[in-house]
Amino acid sequence: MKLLTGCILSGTALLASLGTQALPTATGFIGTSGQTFTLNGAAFTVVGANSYWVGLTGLSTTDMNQAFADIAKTGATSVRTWGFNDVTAPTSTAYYQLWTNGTPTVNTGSTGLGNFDNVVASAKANGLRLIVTLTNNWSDYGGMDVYVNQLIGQGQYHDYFYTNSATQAAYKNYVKTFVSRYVNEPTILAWELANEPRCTGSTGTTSGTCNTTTITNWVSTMSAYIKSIDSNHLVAIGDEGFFNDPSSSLYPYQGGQGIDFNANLQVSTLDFGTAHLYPVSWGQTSDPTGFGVQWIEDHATSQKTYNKPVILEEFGVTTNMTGTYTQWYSTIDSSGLTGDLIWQAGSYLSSGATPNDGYTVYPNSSAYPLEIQYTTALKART
Ligand SMILES: *[C@@H]1O[C@H](CO)[C@@H](O)[C@H](O)[C@H]1NC(C)=O
Ligand SMILES: *[C@@H]1O[C@H](CO)[C@@H](O)[C@H](O)[C@H]1NC(C)=O
Ligand SMILES: *[C@@H]1O[C@H](CO)[C@@H](O)[C@H](O)[C@H]1NC(C)=O
Ligand SMILES: CC(=O)N[C@H]1CO[C@H](CO)[C@@H](O)[C@@H]1O
Repeated sequence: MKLLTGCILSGTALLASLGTQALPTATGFIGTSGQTFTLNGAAFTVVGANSYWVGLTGLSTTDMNQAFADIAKTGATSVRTWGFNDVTAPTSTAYYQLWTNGTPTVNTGSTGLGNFDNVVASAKANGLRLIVTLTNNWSDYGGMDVYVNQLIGQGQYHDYFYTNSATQAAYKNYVKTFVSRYVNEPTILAWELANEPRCTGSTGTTSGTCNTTTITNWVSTMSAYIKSIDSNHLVAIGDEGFFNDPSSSLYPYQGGQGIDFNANLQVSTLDFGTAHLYPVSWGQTSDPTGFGVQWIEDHATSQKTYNKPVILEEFGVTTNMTGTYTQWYSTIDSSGLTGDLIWQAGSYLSSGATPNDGYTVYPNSSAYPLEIQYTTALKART
């Protein structure tokens, strides 16, 4: 993944860089009512894109603003991003927690939470709300395995993250520092516990005792913990939305990764459900488009059953994008699924092109006009 470099401006410099232009202010916190999100008593449509990199790759505030402006031009209301980067040595770009011989220190300086302040200010200036994810299942930007390696032992099982008392305490400490800083900030739409939590991580190892109960217990504990320190913001998991039906012939429906979407949706301290959609990575290669249509409809059914919002907060194919996305977007619209965020936004910045993992939609990509079309459709629905 390409790392971008650039200077980091303070919040004051960000305001100065915006000149005399009036800043839209985010007022009111996003809430939920039944299956819809709300803002100041009206329905709020969660629609937009992922930009995990905006606070990680050392972007200047000018470039952050450009990245958010490119997303806002699609009619988006919301952006999902990473609120973590766990490192074992300081980096020249942003990092949020530094681990030294088993001791974590949250980076509250200009390359840490000070940098994230700029992300928040820049999203706000572009009229966007942020869904912020607080750790990763995968080793990208550190994630759960850094906690496991540092606190339990190098190479210990990934799923111990969910049950070990030391990793749970360290995660809570990080979350407390991060979340407390933004308790009164309406630009934050929601906190997410982790990107794609599973029993196995990048190393593929598991203790063999992890199942859906393990992760449901962890999400119950940690979502309640966030609610105890921040009652203003919504909380969700950030998981892939796997179902737990061991009799299914399809892997994303079998619960093998430790996720039970319907059980998690019933946890009272979780405000909405999340699902991802990558048929090809999940081995659903014979008809990826059709698999996705069914996946969206099945999550809309759970949404109605448990009467909570559900969003398809990541989705992607790397070929046949416009054909596939036309069908998926129109199914989101027709099924009544609450919202969606495409993976992933792209921009051409002063520092170069933002990361492209094959799914990136830049402003001149053929799928970008589709985003505009269906953002408009989804907002018109409410
Ligand atoms: C999950 O595993 C635990 C033991 O680790 C076991 O007690 C429990 O019954 C299992 N739950 C499910 C749903 O399989
Ligand atoms: C491409 O997308 C269309 C939907 O518009 C779908 O019918 C077709 O099966 C897709 N083709 C491939 C190769 O996935
Ligand atoms: C989009 O714009 C970038 C930067 O100007 C350029 O390098 C790229 O070739 C363009 N792609 C398309 C499909 O037009
Ligand atoms: C296995 C997997 O899905 N890995 C993804 C995890 O998230 C990063 C971004 O942080 C992607 O680049 C990886 O592809």
